[in-house]
Amino acid sequence: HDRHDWWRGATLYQIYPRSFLDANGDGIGDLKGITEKLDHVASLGVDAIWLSPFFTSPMDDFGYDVADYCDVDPMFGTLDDFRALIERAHALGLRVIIDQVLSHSSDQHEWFQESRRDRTNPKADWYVWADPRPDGTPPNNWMAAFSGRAWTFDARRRQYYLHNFLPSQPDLNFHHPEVREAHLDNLRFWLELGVDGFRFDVVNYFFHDPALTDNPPMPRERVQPGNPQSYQFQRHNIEQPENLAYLERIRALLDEYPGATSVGEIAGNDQLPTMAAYTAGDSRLHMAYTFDLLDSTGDAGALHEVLARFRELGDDTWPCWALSNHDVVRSATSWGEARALLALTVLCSLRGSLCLYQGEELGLPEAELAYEDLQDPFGINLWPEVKGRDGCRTPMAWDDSVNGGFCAEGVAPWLPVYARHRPLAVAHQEAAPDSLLNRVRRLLRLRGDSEVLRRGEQTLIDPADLPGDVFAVLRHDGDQRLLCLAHLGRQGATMARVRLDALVPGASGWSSLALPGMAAPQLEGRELDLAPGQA
Ligand code: TEU
Ligand code: CA
Repeated sequence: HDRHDWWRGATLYQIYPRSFLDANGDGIGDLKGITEKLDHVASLGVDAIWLSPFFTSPMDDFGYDVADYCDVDPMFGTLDDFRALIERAHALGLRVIIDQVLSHSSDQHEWFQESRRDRTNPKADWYVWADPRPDGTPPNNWMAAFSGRAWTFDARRRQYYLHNFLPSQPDLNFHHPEVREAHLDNLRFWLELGVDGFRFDVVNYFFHDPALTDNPPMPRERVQPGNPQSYQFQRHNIEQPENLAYLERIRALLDEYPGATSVGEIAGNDQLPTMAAYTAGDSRLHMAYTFDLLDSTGDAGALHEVLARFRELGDDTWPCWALSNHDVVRSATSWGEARALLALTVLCSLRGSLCLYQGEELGLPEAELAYEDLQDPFGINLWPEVKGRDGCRTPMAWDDSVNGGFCAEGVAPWLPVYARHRPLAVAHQEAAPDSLLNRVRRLLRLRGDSEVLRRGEQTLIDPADLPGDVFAVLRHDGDQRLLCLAHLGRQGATMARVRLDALVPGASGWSSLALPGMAAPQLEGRELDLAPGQA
């Protein structure tokens, strides 16, 4: 198909650089390590890699606090290492998407260092500064995601600055035209270097309400205990209308580089409408993802509800669905370890592009960590109420050696290698033809080679027409129709009999497709029997 459109229906494989492979023996993954293991990624049959941040950073939020947008942190290597990575990826047929954390920088960025110096320097308004209230308290009630208020007092300027995340992640002021231009220059730098696109961190957080209006409280039933931002509806700190025009500027830049793409991360209170608005009409982002499926647990009704809500928002949109990433509990745990393949099978049935997270192809469960091992400030600040994100960030499991092949023996990895991951390591699964890894490879190729799965239309099947626990979508492309069904019943669930005529009126000539690693469902005339766990 049209190469510029390669991203539509594509599968992106997310690499968390700190935890992929340590090539230089300091216990932290790096760019050379990634390049070394790109063959593994290519063997999965994915289309692209998405690299979490590897830019200069004090690593307070492990790279999501950027101190230089146009350089590689020495911990990860050099710009030349990155050039070599791109070259190897392209030689293997993999596109390279890199993370861009535009909404905020590190407080160590020279922009912020200058901005905080006084109230009149050239970058004085590049960040969001505001006077205290007469009693000295912060200008409004906005809360930060990783605990506490979204405002920190700076003694030199005698003003507060805004940060939606850590105090060391000050929010850039996108109302300032120079900020918008500076970021476009940063993007151009990487496009010129040969990247194939960007993953935009919290892409709906760029602009804030300059009137600094208080956020309204969240309806009590929607509060997530322990998550400070969920106590209020984030109406004014994020999600401002000005964002759309800026995304159009970004798109215009990307369109200068044929084939360049973008995927936005949508966080906040009500993510599906934003995902629809940001990807509609091919003029803003190419793709976007929300936490709706990332937070899913493999319940048929809940899955249908998310897709149905998104469907209502128009067919002119392009989602990117994911079950796992570096912020959430791994899908093998949230869906259940016995259902790791089933989870990916359901994912592969959906209209949209997909993100897979390193280790998901192995069925790695979430790691259980002791408090002493925690590194993520979110998990540390809010412990024990919030689990934090270290459990999904432990090193990738390559082999059965002490450090799972992630780093040399005798080196301490930055997060422990989880003991239960070692038996699931690549080397083991590689050797077993029917391992999850090999079944996932076949599954991803099935998806990749199927035009109807990659780009076909999608009709959701109403749960009322299905036996309980069965999830189904109909994919179609011209006269080709593929009905995708999965029995998501858990322990104690029974065989489900599906009457196909009722679901796709007028269809005939049914045949059932054997999915990699699963027995083909029993088809008798126009009735199909699905066992729990079967798809
Ligand atoms: O995530 C945004 C975000 O909303 C999550 O961090 C969320 O708040 C958290 O998982 C708790 O539920 C992006 C990045 O993916 C994340 O790693 C960064 O920490 C964050 O932005 C700040 O840049
Ligand atoms: Ca290293």
